[in-house]
Amino acid sequence: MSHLAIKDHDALLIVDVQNDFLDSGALPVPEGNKVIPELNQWIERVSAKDLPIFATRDWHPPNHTSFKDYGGIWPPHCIQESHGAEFPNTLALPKSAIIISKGTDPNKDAYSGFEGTDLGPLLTKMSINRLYIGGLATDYCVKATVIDALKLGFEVVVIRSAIRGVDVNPGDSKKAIEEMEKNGAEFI
Ligand code: VGL
Ligand code: ZN
Repeated sequence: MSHLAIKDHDALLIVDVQNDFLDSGALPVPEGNKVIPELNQWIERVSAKDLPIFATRDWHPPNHTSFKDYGGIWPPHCIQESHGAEFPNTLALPKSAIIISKGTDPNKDAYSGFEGTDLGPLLTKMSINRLYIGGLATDYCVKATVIDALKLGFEVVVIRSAIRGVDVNPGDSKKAIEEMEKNGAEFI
């Protein structure tokens, strides 16, 4: 652990830990499964203080613009209502977890959990001012979500052991981490 303690007005935000981003999924993130036990520990810690837990999910229509057949760069993944879009059974999300669906507009990609969702206003309404963030993928949705959170004025603590990247180009995750730090994210 570290000097940072979980306190009132904190929340845990889990980004896109979904079957398609795990081993044998449609768009597997290398070592993606390793974030699950790490996040389960954080779910326990945050739940013990009765603080809220949010989970974003990629929730694409079958003709989403990010898919190769529709001009994008990705294989089809996280299609609404499919097994690949589900959270893995091994992720111990409590019933009270607040699910945020994103990337639902066929014509718009949305890497950030704040883009086209009510996540920002919801956090404000719930008086959350600091987010512990982990999930997938470091160089896409985690990065975009962290940077949007910072731009909206939330404090962000990224859980280093609970993120993994796609690294389409070698070094992308390292660069993403530097960019998050430059924008004011702390790492634990
Ligand atoms: C993501 C690629 C495509 C992510 C989502 O969750 O990081 N990456 N769609
Ligand atoms: Zn996607």
